Amino acid sequence: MQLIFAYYEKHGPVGLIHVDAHADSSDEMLGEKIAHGTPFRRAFDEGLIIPEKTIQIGLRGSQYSVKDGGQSWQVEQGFRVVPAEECWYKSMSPLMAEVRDMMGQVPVYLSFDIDALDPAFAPGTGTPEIGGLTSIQGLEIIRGCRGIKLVGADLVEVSPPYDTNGTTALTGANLLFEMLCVLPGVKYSD
Ligand SMILES: [Mn+2]
Repeated sequence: MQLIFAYYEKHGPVGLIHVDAHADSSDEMLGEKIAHGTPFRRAFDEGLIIPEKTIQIGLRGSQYSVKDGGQSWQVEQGFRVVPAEECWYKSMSPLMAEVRDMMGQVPVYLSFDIDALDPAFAPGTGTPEIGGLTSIQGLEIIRGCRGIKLVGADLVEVSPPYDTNGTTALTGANLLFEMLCVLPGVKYSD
């Protein structure tokens, strides 16, 4: 959230591509307003993100409160929510074409929680949820950001103590490298 605030100070409200098993949009988490399950609620409250240019991809799994059930709060605010089930067995490329249209040329922040991926691909994380994205779908999402005015990106929740064979670090490092490659102005050849 602090990171998004820094981008807000430079660019104003940003579009948000949030890839995660969890919505991280709860008002409170175990009674706390500032927690790893609340950053996007706080970002919304502070006006840092443009709700109708916010998309959450890969959501599934457990919730901390009955009030967190479903994703109705986000939808009411204008977020687009794409649960994991809607990603199963599919290429993410068509979705990302829609996301590019949705974002237009507003500044956009990409936040990628490694637990969006299935624990088969990225087990080294604190709140793994089965039924997640493949690493290939993760690449499609990031590569599909080419053409979007990305101003910043992160990759969160890699947890070395749980990453017993290094798979998650490898995947996380590669996803971050791919993010650098789609920043505006980066030259590449096909
Ligand atoms: Mn998560």
